[in-house]
Amino acid sequence: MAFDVQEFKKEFQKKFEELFAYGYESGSKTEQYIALGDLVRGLYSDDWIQTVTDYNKKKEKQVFYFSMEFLPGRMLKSNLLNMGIMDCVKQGLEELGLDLDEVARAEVDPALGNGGLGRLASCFMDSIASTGLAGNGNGIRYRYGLFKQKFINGYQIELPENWLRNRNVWEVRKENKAVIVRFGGDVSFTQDGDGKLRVHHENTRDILAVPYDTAQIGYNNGIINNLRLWSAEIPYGDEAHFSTEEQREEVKRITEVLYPDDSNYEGRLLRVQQEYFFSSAGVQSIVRYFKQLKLDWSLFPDKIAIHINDTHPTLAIPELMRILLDEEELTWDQAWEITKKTVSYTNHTILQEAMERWPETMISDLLPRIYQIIQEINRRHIDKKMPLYGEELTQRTAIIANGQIKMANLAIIGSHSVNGVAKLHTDILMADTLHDFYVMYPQKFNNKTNGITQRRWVQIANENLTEMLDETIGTEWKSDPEEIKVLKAHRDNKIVLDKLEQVKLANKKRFADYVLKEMHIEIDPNALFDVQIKRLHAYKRQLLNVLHILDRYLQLKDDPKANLQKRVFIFGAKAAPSYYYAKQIIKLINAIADLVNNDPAINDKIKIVFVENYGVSLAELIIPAADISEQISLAGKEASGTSNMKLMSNGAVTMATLDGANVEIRDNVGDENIFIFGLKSDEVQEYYRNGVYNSREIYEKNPRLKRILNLLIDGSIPGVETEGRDIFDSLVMYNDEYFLLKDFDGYLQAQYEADVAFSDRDRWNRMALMNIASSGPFSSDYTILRYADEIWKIKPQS
Ligand code: GL9
Repeated sequence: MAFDVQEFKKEFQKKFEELFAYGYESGSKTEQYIALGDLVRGLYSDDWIQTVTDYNKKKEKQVFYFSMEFLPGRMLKSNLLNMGIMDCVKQGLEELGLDLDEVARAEVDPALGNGGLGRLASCFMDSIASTGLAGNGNGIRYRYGLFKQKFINGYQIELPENWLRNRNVWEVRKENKAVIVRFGGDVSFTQDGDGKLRVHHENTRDILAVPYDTAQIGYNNGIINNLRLWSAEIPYGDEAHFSTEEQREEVKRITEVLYPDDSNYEGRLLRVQQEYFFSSAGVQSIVRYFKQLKLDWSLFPDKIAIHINDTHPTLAIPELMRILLDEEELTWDQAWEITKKTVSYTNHTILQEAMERWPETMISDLLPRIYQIIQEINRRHIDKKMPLYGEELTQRTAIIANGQIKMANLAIIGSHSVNGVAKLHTDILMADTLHDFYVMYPQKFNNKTNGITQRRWVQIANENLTEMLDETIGTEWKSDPEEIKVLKAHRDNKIVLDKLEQVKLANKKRFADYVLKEMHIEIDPNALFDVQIKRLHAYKRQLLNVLHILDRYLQLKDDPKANLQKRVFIFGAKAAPSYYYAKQIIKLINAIADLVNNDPAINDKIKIVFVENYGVSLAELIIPAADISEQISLAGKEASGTSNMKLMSNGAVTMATLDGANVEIRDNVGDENIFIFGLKSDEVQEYYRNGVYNSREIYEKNPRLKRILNLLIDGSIPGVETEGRDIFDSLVMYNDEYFLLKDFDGYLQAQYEADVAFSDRDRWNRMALMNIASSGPFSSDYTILRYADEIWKIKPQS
């Protein structure tokens, strides 16, 4: 995009005055940001229209990525980067006396997701546009995003996140593209003269779904795709049906707030309303688009791919069936062929507590027609498979059983592709979690290891590293991330290694400044920054990290001169508001932070920083400053992880169990550039199967561990009488579900080795360099190209 600094300055001033009726110098940062955002949106609108026109003209196949969650992060800088006008805008603002970073910070980070799954969806949207694929996002425009986290007396408090309080400059409301989504009502059938069955769905509660579109700008390629988020409103002219305040509130509630649960399932009516709402709206708008192409219905799967991100949008399957059957009057067999060929599904977890199952009565009351279609899909499935696979196996794959509807089963049966998100995860799905389905449909199963976009996670988050890479290896890596491997040639180049150290140090200083300003804790940028940032969950084992910290604490209490590397332990994590145990762990970490940070005997050799309100923006600040990346989930539990890839790309060395994508990270970086410890996934399986694990015995036999665990219950840590006791009991009395005690020794050993490695600056810098140089394959651009080639069957635009 051609643009010159002088022109930009003029346009910016003009835009500001137009919007606010005074000069930009007297405006607030928020106003300056809004003016800039508005201006930028104007700059890409032609390309946006052009992209849509091209797709329609060429009738190219398109993918629609259905996701309950998107976590895009602040959009200003990523838009500037992808449009190729970052430098120009930066300089222009500077000449006007403004700082781009300060202006950019005025944008509210839209938290329309919980964690990895939502952030993955946003990396994918960036990669779909940047690799030149025709693709669209489909989701919910939540009025309130994920709660804002505060700590009061060390406890997590949740506050509403009103992310739309200032204008959202990126979205465009498209009232003329609204559709009606119907709930409840009665279904009846009549027979036509020709014997054809006709469906009548009456007395429904009709909700208007209004789309808000946001441009997804490709990297330097002129392609601009669309992210469509739906908002629930009262249909125009139908106000009479919503005359009471209660009825009006009920409509608004559908898109009011994101469920704050991560990898956990709640069988709540509102949640299924949300799921049907955006699935139905999305499918309806796709069908409307397809009909305008004026093609035979059998060509639907040649023009449309619908991808469902986990089971949350699974109702898109019966919804597409409903439209094809009831509205377009196709036969069951025709509709079923089309649906299966169109839909593909990604599984993101094997945790049983995350598997969606809805009470049959809930679905039959809320969505009577959809319920009938699910019943019929199930009936036909059982009839067809029973003779082939026998009663037992077939019944285990039923969609409806014991009064419940199993969404994963519906997603697998109603789609042509099922993928896991890392090699190990896919293997576990095939061998175990979804084994019955793998027996039935081996050809549906495939792996697509997750990825991340280095545009946001390196170019935007880590300008220092970007500059250093450009100087050292040129700029090829920016358009082809694998090319970063040429950095390996510099592994023994002292000058390059020192530069890398300086980059890391500068990023650590930047984070230290934030910590001092926001938390009034002083941390030393020369210390080892040990980072664990992710949702708080027992299986992710933040507690194992805590046990290691306590071990160091005791070592220093015993001997203040103990030969230990100075470390700063950095945590960022939100707990689901109803997840009591996770909240207890937050309180425990904060209490230990208070104790250790203020104990003069420790002499600043340990600092603990638990940042409030961890999210995309804080990740961009923390990740470039990390030395160690903690990826210590119990093997077999973390489907992939994606912060592991972000941290690696920024030169952190991974401390890991062989779980999720850590396995592939190790394969790429080599054993000498990663710290691996702990049980393997099959060993964990074996323990679960034969049940011989006894944590109490480990506690009794390991004096070092015993002493640490006793700290939780002997009053050594002030303020955690209840939490300390409950956590102690979970580990010692209730047999330590996630095998922390079993992995403890291995973890300490690996941490000891990390200390040794860090004290040798050249060695550590080389490890950091090798991690950066090996991170290219984890670009979501490649992941997306594999989805496009192997699942969606779409090709990059030329
Ligand atoms: C998750 C997995 O737990 C992660 O390991 C994985 O990297 C991501 C993306 O594939 O998906 N599955 C899951 O339910 N969540 C994940 O992060 N949780 C949410 O974010 C809701």
